Amino acid sequence: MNRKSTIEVASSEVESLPRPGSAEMAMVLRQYGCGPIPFVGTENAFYERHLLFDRAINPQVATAHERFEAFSRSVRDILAQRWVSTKETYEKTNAKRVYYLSLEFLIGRSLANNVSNLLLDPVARHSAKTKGVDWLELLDQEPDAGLGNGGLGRLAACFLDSMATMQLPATGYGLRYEYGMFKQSIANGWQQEDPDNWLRDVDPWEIARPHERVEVRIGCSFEWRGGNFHVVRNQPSTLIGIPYDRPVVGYGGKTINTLRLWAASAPDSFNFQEFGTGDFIGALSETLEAESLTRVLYPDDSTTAGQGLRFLQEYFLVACSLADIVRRFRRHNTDWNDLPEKAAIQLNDTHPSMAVAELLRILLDDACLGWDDAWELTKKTLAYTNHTLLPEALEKWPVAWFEILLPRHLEIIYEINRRLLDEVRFRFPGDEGRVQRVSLVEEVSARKIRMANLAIVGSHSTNGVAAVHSKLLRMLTVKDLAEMYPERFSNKTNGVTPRRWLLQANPALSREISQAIGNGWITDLSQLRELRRYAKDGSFCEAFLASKREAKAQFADWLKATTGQIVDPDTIFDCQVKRIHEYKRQLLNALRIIVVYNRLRSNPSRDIIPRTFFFAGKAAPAYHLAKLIIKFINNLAATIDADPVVRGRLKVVFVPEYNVSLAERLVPASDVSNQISTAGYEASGTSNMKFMMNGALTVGTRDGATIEMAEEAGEENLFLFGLTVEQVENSRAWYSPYWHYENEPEIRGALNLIFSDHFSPNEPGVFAPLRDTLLTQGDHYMHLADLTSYCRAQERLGDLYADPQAWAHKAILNIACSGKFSSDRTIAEYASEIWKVKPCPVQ
Ligand code: 26Q
Repeated sequence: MNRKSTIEVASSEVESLPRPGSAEMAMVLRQYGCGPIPFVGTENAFYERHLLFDRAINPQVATAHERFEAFSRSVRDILAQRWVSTKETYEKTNAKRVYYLSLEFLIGRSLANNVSNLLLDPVARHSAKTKGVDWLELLDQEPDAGLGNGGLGRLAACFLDSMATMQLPATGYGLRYEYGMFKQSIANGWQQEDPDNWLRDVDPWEIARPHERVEVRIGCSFEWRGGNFHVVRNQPSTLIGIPYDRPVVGYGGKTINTLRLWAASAPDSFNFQEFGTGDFIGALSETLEAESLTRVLYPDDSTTAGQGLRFLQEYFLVACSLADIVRRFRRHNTDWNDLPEKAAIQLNDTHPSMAVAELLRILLDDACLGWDDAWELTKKTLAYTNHTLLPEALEKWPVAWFEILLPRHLEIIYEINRRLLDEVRFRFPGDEGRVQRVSLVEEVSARKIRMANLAIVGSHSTNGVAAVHSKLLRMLTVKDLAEMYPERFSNKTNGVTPRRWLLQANPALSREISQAIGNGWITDLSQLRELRRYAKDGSFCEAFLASKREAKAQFADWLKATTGQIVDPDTIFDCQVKRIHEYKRQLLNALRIIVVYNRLRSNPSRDIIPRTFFFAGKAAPAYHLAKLIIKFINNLAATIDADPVVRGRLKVVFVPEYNVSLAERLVPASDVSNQISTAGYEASGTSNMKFMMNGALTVGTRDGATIEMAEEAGEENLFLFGLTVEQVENSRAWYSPYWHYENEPEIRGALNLIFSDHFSPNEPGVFAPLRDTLLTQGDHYMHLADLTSYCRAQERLGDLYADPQAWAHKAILNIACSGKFSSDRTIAEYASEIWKVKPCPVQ
């Protein structure tokens, strides 16, 4: 089959782009509004002048990190003019804007991403080369901006990329945590947490704008008495929010949007020690001083003590962002009634849902509107995305905290609730059960505000993040509210940005794709469909397999260099990378490895294709069972390594410190993607999509967006197994793990091996809690129910791998059918159906 000529290949891959200093290069720079930069010629603009002029460092002796910083500053120079023009265009046109409020933005690194989206890849590489700088080493200097826990935070970052690429007038609002997600290391198999001091060095991407500070008022003060800080009620005090802006470069560099992160600053009298207790947070809070509200990201863990600081963080983000949004609105508009025509505010989960009460407060107290008008404007402006079905994970904040910190907001919430419950009683007379369930106030001994109910009632739109999740949300989790306001509910299946997750992460595969179908897929991923024609093409299959082999070898080299672990790229790379959680069932994966291990021990000459099992992910610091699962995987790895019967055929690797950069390395190198949550528990999943577009085959349950991946590619092209959502629900009442233990010998064999301390000879009994969770306590996540069908699915997959052509065929079909899972598609749906915003091209 004909490949397209190299002329049509992604411009970032073209070899002969302008050389720095050339006339063509000057044209590229002009495209971004950069005239010739003073100092010794354009070439130096890229790099050295920042060392000399910003840092007073002799370029000859600069450290690798200083070079990274200077290089990034040069890239920022190139985008600065365009960034300003973007802002001016939005101001001039007074277009309706989107504001994405999120406590998390899991950005990862920015240099490679910005260079690539500016189409400057070859230029930057060339420039580095002429300076004798190793480009990859330079990129490696950048710390990951890990301002998020996992899926929800990364989704926010992918959405920013899509909104800028689609030229939507959008701003992200978040917090500038000084410490992001903790750093994970492994000691004797156990997870250790260390603070992530990502801002230790100057961050070249952020620009502080102290003159755009805002004031945030809270209802109490703090006082030093008897060696402790005490809350002084009814004595309001003020916090200061300082914005730090980061550029969000759209692909092609036409639009440069802004991510605005707030840092807290406060009067000296303010102290937060009262709020921080518990291990990880506690250790950091010892050093907390007045300006510490935005010091640390909270791990996703509902059991963590000392969440008072989190409560205040959420309000701080909301108050700063709404003050900023309203100030901007007032600069260009006189009529408050126009607010919903000028601003769409999306709440990323309930974390910023105090926006309902805060916006209402502004409209009532500052704009002096009446309740009915203020309420309508609030609802029309706000929209809410739900990311979880687990009732225990839905946020509820103690009324007592509102009373102390936000008394006016509590008053407003009570009034919303009074009117809401009137409506319930009017529409459903005599249904007191419904009144209780819908109420914004949970009437338990310590009364709490239900933030999801507040978000649904106070907005015009509530969406889930995959079809099955949105359906369960409506039919189970918030059924009563969905019955009251059915028109507010919709689904917006998640997506991921193909720029970061395919173009940049997997250059070898991207090159092959562009050679086959051109480079239109970069901004229109549905074009990947054209690859279906190539799925049976011998030379394309070869090229796919070669690109996969290259990514695997690169990963193996990186792993060896950074951890000393040796893996063989000629084995199947079989991955499960995500937060460690019981519902995600890393234990199910471990159990099937033990089943295979037992088969090989009882029949050493058994013929299998060698596999390397990769695990990576963090456990919330207070989630003891999740930490034990990490310990178990590490002990399993060590046991297998020490066993001459299986060594060389099975290998388990727990890769520490899973973050965006590690995902960018591992996803392209994977053959197999494990998406094995108990059906009904994973809202969507997004790594499933990244693996699919990088040509890994999915072994998965019918859960979250994996269901839609199978719809797109055809079930025959995935390896689905296990109970469905309905089967999980219907069997809950009578399910017993003992049945499987007693009737399925391989399951019994695997469990008995754990119980016999085979994996913990020197730590007898350490894994006893695994017995409790898998047997004694009833196996809530139904590992044993799905284990046999999981093993069978993996066997079928192994058979397919033995035939490289057939394997490549399926993998290419998966890539071809992954177009739906671009975050561009997701954002197009939000923009037209919820936000009603249109592109606003920069003039
Ligand atoms: C809440 C209160 C206090 C401290 C922390 C938190 C907290 C923080 C983060 C609660 C939850 C989170 C993160 C949730 C999350 O990442 N959910 C995932 O969202 C993805 C994007 O929609 C989905 O693909 C995943 O299925 C879902 O698990």
